[in-house]
Order: sequence, then structure tokens, then C-alpha cells
Amino acid sequence: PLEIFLSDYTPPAYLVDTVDLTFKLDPTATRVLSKIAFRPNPDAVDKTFYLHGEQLKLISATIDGKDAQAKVTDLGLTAQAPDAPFIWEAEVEISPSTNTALEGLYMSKGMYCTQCEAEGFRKITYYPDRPDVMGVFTVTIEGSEKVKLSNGNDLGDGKWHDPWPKPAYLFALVAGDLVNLHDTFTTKSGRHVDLNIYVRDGDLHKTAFGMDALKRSMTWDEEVYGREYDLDLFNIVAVDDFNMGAMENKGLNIFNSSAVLASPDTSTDGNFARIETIIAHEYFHNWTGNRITCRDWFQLCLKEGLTVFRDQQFSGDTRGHAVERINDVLQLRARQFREDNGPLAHPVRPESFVEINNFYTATVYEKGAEVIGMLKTLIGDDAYYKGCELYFTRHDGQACTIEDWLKCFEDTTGRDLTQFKLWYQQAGTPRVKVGESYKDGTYTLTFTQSTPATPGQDTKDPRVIPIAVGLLNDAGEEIQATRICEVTDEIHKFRFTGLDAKPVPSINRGFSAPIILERDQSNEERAFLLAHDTDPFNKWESGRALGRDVLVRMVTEDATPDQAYLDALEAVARDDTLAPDFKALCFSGPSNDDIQQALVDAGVTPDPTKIFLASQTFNLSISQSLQDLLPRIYAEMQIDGPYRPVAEDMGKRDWGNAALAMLSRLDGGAQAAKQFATADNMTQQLSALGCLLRAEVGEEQNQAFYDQWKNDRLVMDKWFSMQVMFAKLDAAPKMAKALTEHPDFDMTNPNRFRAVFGALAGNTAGFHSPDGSGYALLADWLIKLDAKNPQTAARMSTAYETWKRYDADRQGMMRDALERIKAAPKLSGDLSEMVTRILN
Ligand code: BAL
Ligand code: ZN
Repeated sequence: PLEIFLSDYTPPAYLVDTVDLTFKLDPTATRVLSKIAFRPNPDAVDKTFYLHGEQLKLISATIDGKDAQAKVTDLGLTAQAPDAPFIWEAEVEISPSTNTALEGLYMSKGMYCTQCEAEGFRKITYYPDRPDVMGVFTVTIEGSEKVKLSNGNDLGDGKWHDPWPKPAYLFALVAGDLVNLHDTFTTKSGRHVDLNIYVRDGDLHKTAFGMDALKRSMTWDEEVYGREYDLDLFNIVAVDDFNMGAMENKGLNIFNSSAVLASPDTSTDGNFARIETIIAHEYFHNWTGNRITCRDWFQLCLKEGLTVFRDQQFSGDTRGHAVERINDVLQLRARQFREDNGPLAHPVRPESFVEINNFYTATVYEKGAEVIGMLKTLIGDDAYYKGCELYFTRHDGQACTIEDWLKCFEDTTGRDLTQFKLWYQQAGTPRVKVGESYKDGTYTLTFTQSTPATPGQDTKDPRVIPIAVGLLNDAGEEIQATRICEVTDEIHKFRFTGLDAKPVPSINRGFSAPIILERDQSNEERAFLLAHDTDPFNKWESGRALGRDVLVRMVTEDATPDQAYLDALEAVARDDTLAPDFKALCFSGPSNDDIQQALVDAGVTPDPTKIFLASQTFNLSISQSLQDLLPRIYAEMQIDGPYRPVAEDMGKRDWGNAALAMLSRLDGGAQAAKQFATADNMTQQLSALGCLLRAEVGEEQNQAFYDQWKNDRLVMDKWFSMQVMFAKLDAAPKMAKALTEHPDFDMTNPNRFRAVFGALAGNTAGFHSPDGSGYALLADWLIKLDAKNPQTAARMSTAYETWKRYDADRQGMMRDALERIKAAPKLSGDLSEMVTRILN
């Protein structure tokens, strides 16, 4: 497989003006006719006329009506093309029904659909399939399906025209016997937009929330970024078999059904919140991604980091910033810090890749969003929005780079962003050591930054790091409001003067920079900040650090749970000024992976089994210490009236269900069984089932749940997942194996595969069972899946990325599993690249 380098970028040889496509749909022999107006690119260096094309049967190809005499390989074709504008016409045949990779045109439960990002269009027809080639598409779909959709405006009779030039990765087609929810939106300048969510028959009742979220996203983007929708029609389609969450194709967003279909009966609060975020994300791409796209795939973070940042802003505005930020950071640490600290670490803008599908990562997305957040913090809100405005006007209709993006902010602020750009170029999570001193009313903070070596990058330069700092006095009063310390050197000091006594610092408030702070902080100080910090993120963070310290000592020193921590938690539980969702987060406790990372930092080899057992004791102690309070909390958090997916009610359910989880450790699941029996929404039903499964008393309810929901695919995914998630230790791989033999297990459906194996990888103690059964089982199934769907197989191989953390036995077994995958016959380029990088 070929490694591609950012530094090798050259402009395309030919540009495209218009693309006319005709699809004659047939499950095994779809004919695709293309008529493309090309013209030579004056900026081209290499003038070869080259079109990408994979798994296509070429029927005919002409240039200006004459046989093109194309030379065809497995990856594309070349032909002699004039050094002047010309018309390319080709006919190819493809087989959507046998396309299990779900890239290009494929079939999902009888409907035709497409996924072209990043490089799927080349499986539809021959084309310069690169994002810097943008054309105006007209599409005709011939077939007996009731609904036939493509991008842009509907011309009737299966004909579509998209007036906005776009790269091929934003092309989409859907055809099937679908039904739709229709609504309308009027933009701020008065454009009337028809909105539709298309689904399979039977799913229409699950579309209202998605539609509402779409309209709220449209309003938000107008109000906050001044971005207006630019077509008369916006369609969303739900598809069951989909590799990603959703896809932002121009005017025709295609969604994994799990990321759009919602109803109180079948979706949890978490599902509702995720759906709202993804709908917003895909809609926001209309400007950040579609109107302004990426010059090449190395620039993926240009659209993804920015769009994630925008969806996080939207979700914060909708559901509350404190809780949104904490949840975003939890995700970042669990996925991105883990990635940054292992063999798959790569810069937010990678320098090279073999398979671009492997770079839709937490680093590109989530760290990419953090970088935007830091830029906004450094230059201030006004300058940020001014720079964005310049970006939108200067680059509308273009395929851009990170340099283009940063230049807009340099031009609006006059600030040199060369050092800031290191955030895009250097992999690895910076570590910042904190030193402090106090003398004569002056408090000095000394930050020392360093970033560990990552693959291909042994040394790193100091970055600019915005660290938000506030100071509190002994009485818990804020004596220095949040100030941004701009760390630019390896060692950087900041002074706070005019103080009466040594203050208590609150550092990296709001998690203003995605760094690891290294500071000797006493548990007294953590408890103090948990009680008094005015910054909600650091308040929570202090509680989390306390919990982590307690658990680490329980693992390493066989310590007993710390009374001071239990008292601090009780104070949180009793504090009526705190929102219920915030309390629930304070009680969520450090994860097995958090503790592992803390142990690795302390030079201790983590044992996931030991951490699991210590966590059990830890959680039981918390439940016991709060036992008098729990029934009251639980009762107070019950809601009368119909289910509403609004932040206020969700927060109450979160905290109520946290109380239920604690109660269940004491009452053997009695209260959870009651809740399961009476629940009138999925959040309450599934929480109760989780408590019962954890307590190993939920067999009857588990069967009842299956009987009730066996015909609902999305709920069945939860059922598969829960059983693996809550299985203890080596019962988890056994459960996963048993579930693969269940008649409803379908490995070709990514959601179902992820339900079982994503849950296994997430059940840390289970996946790392000392007998190696988790590693071996996942390897067996990744090999099987790779033959059908390389993209999903490759993504799931990241379960092994931490293999070097563990003891020699576990390392050996994980290496064996990885070597076995690597040696599998006909391994895809996707999975091969991943296991090779993980092993190195
Ligand atoms: N562009 C791929 C799916 C997403 O990030 O929206
Ligand atoms: Zn995106």
C-alpha cells in the first residue's frame, strides 16, 4: 500500500465544470452514465489525465465523442486528453447489493444509498476523486422506487440539480420506498426551505425530535455565525447500515438511523442528546465543509475540528455549558488522550497516511475542536467571530488549507499564529508542570511544558498554551477572576500581586487547554476546590482527582476508601445549589481507563482486573456512606408527566438514576426491578436493566426486554450491548461470544457489530481478562469483518492500541492477536495499516 504525504500535494491536472450522471438502478447491475465537462488546470504541474475508479466494470468511455482508449488499472485509468476543454462520457456497471463495505453505492434493507467520503465516489464512476476538484452536478435516477433523491433541488422525475459546485465526496443518492416527515423553515433573509426526514415505513413516529433539532440548528447558525441555508430543500435520510454516525452530503444528509431516529419509548436521554448534536453537526457542515471544503484529506480537521467545535457550542447553548464541557472533556480524555499517548498518535493535521479512512479519529475531530477553542480563547470572542466572517467571505466556494484558515485570524488580529500552528503539526498531549511560590503579597505560578515523543516526532517545540487561572482565598472567595496565562516558552512564569496571603489556585479552568497538568496537589485542596471553586469544570475536576487518588491508593496500597472523599461527596449530594446533572457527573467516578492512565503516569503497570475489583469496593462504600440519603434523592428526582427530552428533566433522570445505581448495590436490585416494571420511557427502563444486570439478578427482565423490543433494531442494539457491558470480568468475552451466536446477531450491520464488540472493548476488565479470551475473540471477529467491511474493522482495532501498557502476559497475548490479524489472508489495506501502526 502506498503512503501519501502532505508535502507531495500537487494541483489537479484537469478541473471539472459540470457533471451529469444517470443511474439505471439495479441491485446487481446498476449502470452509471457520466458526462463530465473537463478543462485543463493552468496551475497543474503534472498534466496527466487520471481518473480514480475502483471495482467498476467499464462499458465505454469517450472523449469528445471518440473512444478514449483508456488504460485501466485496479485503481483508475489514464487516457490521452486534449490540452483544451473537452467532454468525457463513460458508462460503468456496479453491483450495489454485494457492496458490504458500505462505501460508494450500496443497498441497506432494500434501499439504495451512498457514502462517498472520503474516497467512495470512485466506486461509483471514474472521476478525479479528490476534494479540490469541484463541479456542478445534475443527476437523473431511473428506477421503480417511490422515492429517488440526490443533492440540491428537485427537478421532478428523479432528476436533481445542485447549483453549488462541490467535490465528489459530497455526492449522494438515495432510492427506496420511503416515507417522510415534512416541515419548513424560513431563513433570516426570507428563503423558504422545505425540510424532510425520510425513513422506512414504521419509523415515521421517530422523526419529530430530529426535525425540531434541525430547525433549532438552522436558527442557531444564523444567530451565532450569521450562516444561512442556501438551497430550497434540505433532506435527511435514515439508513440502518452505515459506517459512521452521519454524512453531510450537500442538501441530502444521510444518517445512521441510530443518529436520527428518536422516541421516548425507544431512545435514552443520551440518545436524544447525541442525535441533537449530530443533526447540528451535519447541518453546520453546510458552511464549514461544503461551501468551504478541504484542499486535500490532510486538511480534514479544517472542516471536522471546526464543525465539532460548533456543535459543542450549540449543545452548550442548548443543554448547559458546564455539563457539556465536562462531557466533552471526558470523551477527549477517554479517546483522544489515549490515542495521543500510544502508537496511533498523530498530529491534528497528519503529515502522511495510507488509508484516509483511518484518520477520522478523535485527534482530528475532538482535538481539532479543542484547537479552535484555544484560538477563540487566545484572541477573544469578537476577533474569533470576525476572523470566521472573513474566512466565510474570503474562501466561499474554495477548497482550503489550515494555512488559509489561520491567515484569516492573522489578518483580523494582526497576531502571528506561527507558534499556534504547532497545535496542528505536533502530536502528543502536552504536559505542564506547575510550580508555585508566594512572597510578600505576590503569588507566582511557574509552568513548564513538555510533550512526550510520538511516532515519527522525537522532539517537540514549546507551544502557545492558554491556561485559565483563578485564585481563591482561604474562605473560599474568589480573589482573582479568571485570567488567561499565555504560556509560550518551555518555562513561563506568571505573577499575581497585591495578595494578603497565599491563595488557592484554580488552574486550567474550563479545561482551557487540552493538556495534562502535573501538580502536587493535596487532597485537602482538592476537597476545598470541590466545595468552593466558582468554575464548574474545575469544581468537578477536583472531585474527580480526589476520587482517582482514592482509587489509585486502593489499587496500589490496598487502602480503604477515604472518609474525607466520602464526606466531600455527601456534601455535593446535599448541596441544593448544584444542578442534578452536575451532581450526577460528580458521582460518575473515575473510569477503569482513568485509573490505568494514572497508574502508568506513576510508573505502575495497571491490572484491569484489580482496578475493577477495587472500583466495586469503592462504589459500595459510596453507596453505604450515603444510604440514608439515597431514597430521598431518588424520590425527589422522579418526574410526573410525560417524557420530555429537555435538559432539566434529563438532569433529574441522570441524578435519580445515579441514586438508583447506588441503591442497587445495597438492596439487591429491588428498587431497580420496580423501576423496570413501571418505566414509561427508555431512559428509565434501560437504567433499571443496567442496575439489575450489574447486580446479576436481571435475567427475567433481560428476557422481558428482549420480548418487548425484539422487532426494534435500535433497541436490540442496546440489548446486545448491555449484556456485554455489565458482564463481570471473563464473563464479558463469554457473553460476547454467546451473543454472536444469537439469531439476531448480524455482523454486516455496523451498529450490531459495534453493540457487541464495542461493548467488549469498553468493558476494560472483561476485554483484558487474564486468559486472553477477549483479545482472541475480537481478533477472530475483526478478521471475519474485514473481509466484508474493512472500514469498520479497522476502526475497531483501536481496542488494542494500549497494549504496551500491560504486564508481559497480556502484552504477549495482545501481540499474538495483532500478529494473527496481520497474517490473515487478503487483509484489507485499512486494517493492515492499523495493526502495523499499533504493533510498531
Ligand atoms: N464527514 C464525515 C461525517 C462527519 O464528520 O460529519
Ligand atoms: Zn463532521
